[in-house]
Amino acid sequence: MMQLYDLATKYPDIRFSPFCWRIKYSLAHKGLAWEDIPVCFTEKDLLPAPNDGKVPILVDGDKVVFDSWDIALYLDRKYPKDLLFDSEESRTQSLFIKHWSETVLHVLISRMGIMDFYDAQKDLDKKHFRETRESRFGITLEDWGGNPAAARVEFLKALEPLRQTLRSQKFLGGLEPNFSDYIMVGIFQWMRCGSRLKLFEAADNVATYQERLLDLFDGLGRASPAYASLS
Ligand SMILES: N[C@@H](CCC(=O)N[C@@H](CS)C(=O)NCC(=O)O)C(=O)O
Repeated sequence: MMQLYDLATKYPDIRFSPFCWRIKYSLAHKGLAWEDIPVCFTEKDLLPAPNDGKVPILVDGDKVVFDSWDIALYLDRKYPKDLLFDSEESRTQSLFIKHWSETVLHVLISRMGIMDFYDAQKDLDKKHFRETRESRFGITLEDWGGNPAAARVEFLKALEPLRQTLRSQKFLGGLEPNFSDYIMVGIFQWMRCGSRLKLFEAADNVATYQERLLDLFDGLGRASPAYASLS
């Protein structure tokens, strides 16, 4: 069975890496089974080679593939049934969604949830998390994440192109989901599984879309506990 290296937290069942969620949905999309191997930030020596020190990493027999985009391309090459990109256009459009989400949405998610993401780390990982993030942001975690409500307003505004698209179609892939939708579910699961902040009002069609994504593959995403459900 394939193995997927995923990001662990101090909670046995909490997994919120957006990049890993993309791949879990992609594997389920193709009906492929996998074993999840959760690894903490400070356990990089446990990662199979080659790697870039990050997860996800997929091990498929003697093949090791890292980086979520490259894993998606690999899965379509190796398992061409139920393609994640059913055309060149779908691949190039997903590349836009990847860069849009990583450059616009990830910053806002991080400003909304950083203190919860930090609290979810084991003590050893907290040090790594704080040092790497503070050197990246140039300010303390507390300052970066100091106004989650304002970041949420910006985030909901940034989703307007998605909201308008969903008025006329169920998924970014059209009638059926494709890798673009799995990029989006990664974003939603990052917040749902990693933070207590409620993202959407029920009337928002993005909330309905999130529910639709959570229902896919026998409730794959929903089976993972929400951070807010922790006592
Ligand atoms: N480009 C990579 C990014 C993966 C990534 O940043 N993963 C995070 C977890 S969400 C990670 O492993 N970070 C390790 C670290 O910050 O030390 C991909 O798309 O797979």
